[in-house]
Amino acid sequence: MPITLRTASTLTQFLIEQRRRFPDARGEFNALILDAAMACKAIAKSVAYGALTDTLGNHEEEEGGSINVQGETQKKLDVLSNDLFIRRSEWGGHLAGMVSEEMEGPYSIPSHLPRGKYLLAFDPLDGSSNIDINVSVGSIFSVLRAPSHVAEGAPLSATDFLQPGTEQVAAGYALYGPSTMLVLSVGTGVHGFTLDPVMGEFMLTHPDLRVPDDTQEFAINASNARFWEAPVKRYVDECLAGKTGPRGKDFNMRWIASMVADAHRILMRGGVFLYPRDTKDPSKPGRLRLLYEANPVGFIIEQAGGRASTGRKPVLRVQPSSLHQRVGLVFGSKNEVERIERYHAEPSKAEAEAPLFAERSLFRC
Ligand code: AFP
Repeated sequence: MPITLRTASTLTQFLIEQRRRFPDARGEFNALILDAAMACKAIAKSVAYGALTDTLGNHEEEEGGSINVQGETQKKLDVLSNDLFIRRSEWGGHLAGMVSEEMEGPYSIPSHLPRGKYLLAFDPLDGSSNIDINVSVGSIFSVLRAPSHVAEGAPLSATDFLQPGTEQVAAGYALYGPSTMLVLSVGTGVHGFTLDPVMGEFMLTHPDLRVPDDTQEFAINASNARFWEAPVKRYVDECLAGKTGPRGKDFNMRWIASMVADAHRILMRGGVFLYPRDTKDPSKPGRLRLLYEANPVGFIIEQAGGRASTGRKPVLRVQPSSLHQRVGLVFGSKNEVERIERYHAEPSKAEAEAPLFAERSLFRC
């Protein structure tokens, strides 16, 4: 069967059309998104070449490898992707600064370059432990407004980035899978663009993506089961019990270990993703990072009609306290996420049986 190519608008066309809603806009925002998209295209190219170039494996710094601020071994592609994001985005005069999973502190725009009114937070290569085995990885980014004193030239500090996810102006991710996709929200729903590798353009192929309210598919790393809190155990047990359990239906399970890829599946066909707070390492309240993982993915999922939560509250309402803060994250089909939040809000069986929670316990003799 011959392949028929669909004509679709380009990312640039899409952004120009969005900008027409704001007659005073000067195009800085659009230019910033196009720079981020360019970084993603360059990363897609490096990822696609795989073992043909010397970009797989660990980053070797003086032969000992390098460790990022998270205490994780950096891959060569982590370092390369971080560099691509910085170089592609710093020059245009739209940004006042950036933070990344791979850098300890904020990156200020060098003084010889113009400074702009936005801040960019990004994870340059999410799921990079999958890179050497040729499984999908991605990049995630979040755009915030810079406080006015910073946009006007005052020194940049970490505090400038500590804004809740509700303040995001835009969020997006690129998925480097069988095809490269850019999924973007500028606050008017969620739209998916597929990279035409010959034209080098992101084409609008998935307008107005919506997460179905209900699902029969969940995603969690079950090797952490012994560390889960009671509400998460209860939720997963009920899913596993299937048709004969309290949910009265069978569930399927998927786990890619690249959050971008798991989020994309959920955006395309529904599902729920959990990387909840657990007791594995009491110093870490969750695995995923708030500013450049949980917030942008949460923004996209909510813009698509889904829900994103810590299990206890909407993740977008968490007030960040540090750049690399971790958080428990549950997102996806609305009715499932609300159920998980309900389980967290209900007192546990042990609490319910304890005297303070028991009905009429204060009056018991
Ligand atoms: P890496 O980028 O270090 O591979 O981490 C990926 C990630 O932050 C997220 O994308 C996955 O959902 C999650 O970690 C996987 O964690 P586990 O290895 O504990 O399953």
